[in-house]
Amino acid sequence: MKNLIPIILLIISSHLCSGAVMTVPGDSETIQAAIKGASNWDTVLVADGHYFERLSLLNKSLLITSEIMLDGDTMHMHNTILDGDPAVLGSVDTGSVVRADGYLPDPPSALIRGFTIQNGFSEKGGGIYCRLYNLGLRQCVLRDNVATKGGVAYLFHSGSSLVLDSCTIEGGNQSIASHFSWVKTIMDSTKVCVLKNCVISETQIRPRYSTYLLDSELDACTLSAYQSNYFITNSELDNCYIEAIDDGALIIENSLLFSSDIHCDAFSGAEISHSMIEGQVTSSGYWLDMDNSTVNGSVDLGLHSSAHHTVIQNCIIATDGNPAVTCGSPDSLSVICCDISGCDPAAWLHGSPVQLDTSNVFFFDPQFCDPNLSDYMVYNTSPCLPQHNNCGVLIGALGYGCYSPNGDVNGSGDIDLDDVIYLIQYIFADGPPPESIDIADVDCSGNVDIDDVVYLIQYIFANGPPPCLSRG
Ligand SMILES: [Ca+2]
Ligand SMILES: [Ca+2]
Repeated sequence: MKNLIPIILLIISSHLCSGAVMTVPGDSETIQAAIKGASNWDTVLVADGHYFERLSLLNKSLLITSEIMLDGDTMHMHNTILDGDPAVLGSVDTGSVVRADGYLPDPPSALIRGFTIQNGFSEKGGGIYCRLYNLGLRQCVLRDNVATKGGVAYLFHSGSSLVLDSCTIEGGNQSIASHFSWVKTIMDSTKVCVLKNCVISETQIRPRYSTYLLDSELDACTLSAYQSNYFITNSELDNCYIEAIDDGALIIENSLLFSSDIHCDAFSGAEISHSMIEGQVTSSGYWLDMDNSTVNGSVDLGLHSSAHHTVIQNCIIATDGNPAVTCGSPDSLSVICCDISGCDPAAWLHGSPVQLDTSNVFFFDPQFCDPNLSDYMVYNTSPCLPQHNNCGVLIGALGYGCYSPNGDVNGSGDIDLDDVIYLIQYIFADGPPPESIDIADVDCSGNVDIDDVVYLIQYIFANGPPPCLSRG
């Protein structure tokens, strides 16, 4: 997924230097009229102003930009306002402020740059509705957009992508029925929503107001849950900072966080499950619940909690020093069925909580596949696997399955001519099968055939490329 970001941005921005330029309000009175008159790869250049419009991109590939394109002044993103306010415009159409609704199998690409997009009111996607489009927003502010699903944006269908680059998502966006204040991706689980260098700081409109990030990819973003709930599910975050402040709450599930820190301030809390966090988890709030998660703190602190109630269960906490876990007081701390590694077992815990339960804490190497490459799955001999620990449960987020090179078809420990012969006999002479098909599928084509024999011969005798890697 990491490779997707530059590719999508490249596609979206590739038309920056071609086509005609139409100005608003110079050439056209409204932005929509300019879009209507534009051809693919044209630019619609919009002067500062407050535009009460809802835009439909009409299946065209366009750049729609404020004057930020001319002088780089980021004030244009605040002074060029695209406003879908139903009190002004009525609610006769779909209500999304920007509707990127494609209908061809080859989706068009559009970039919207340097606007404030506000007051959308829709069933799906108050600010943005994106279907069969490669839509990018750069240097935009999204606020006060409301929808039944996807207050900020609704991304529909595979074959669509939505990239937010250097955008600010601020207070007032909300979803009414199903609470998707952000984005819901439906139809498949492809992660096609990418946020890069964004600041998400929803503030409370009503108590326990929620923001959902589903199937999303975030890079270098700051997420600040101030008096609100953030749900992050099935997502990947790189270089992000996530915090809960002042009665805020974080609920993080089934997600991968690389080089990202989580912090809960006083009066807030977090629930983290089935997630991998390469970074620090710190909390001074009300509660911290973690289960089946992996934390690699990398520095001298894996996890700090002075939350009033901290329960860490079935987790791997890896650090490079002592203490691995600190706890303030007067608190309750439960660390149950956890593997804590990288610190002195005699000094892993700092603090004297009033209630302490440390059942089945052990200090073995969790046997990560390759932490240097951020691969926190474990080897099949790991003590974190249910068959290897006293709790009989999977500890950590990811389970086992390390990459190993294919090619040792006969299981001898090395790759040589014997493997070629074994493979030929298996394929052509009903010889015994290899231990797994992956081992023999040395070109990772998905099946085992003569191509694998040729590949293996070239590797052994002709400096050909090495066998591919498989998880096993
Ligand atoms: Ca062999
Ligand atoms: Ca093959």
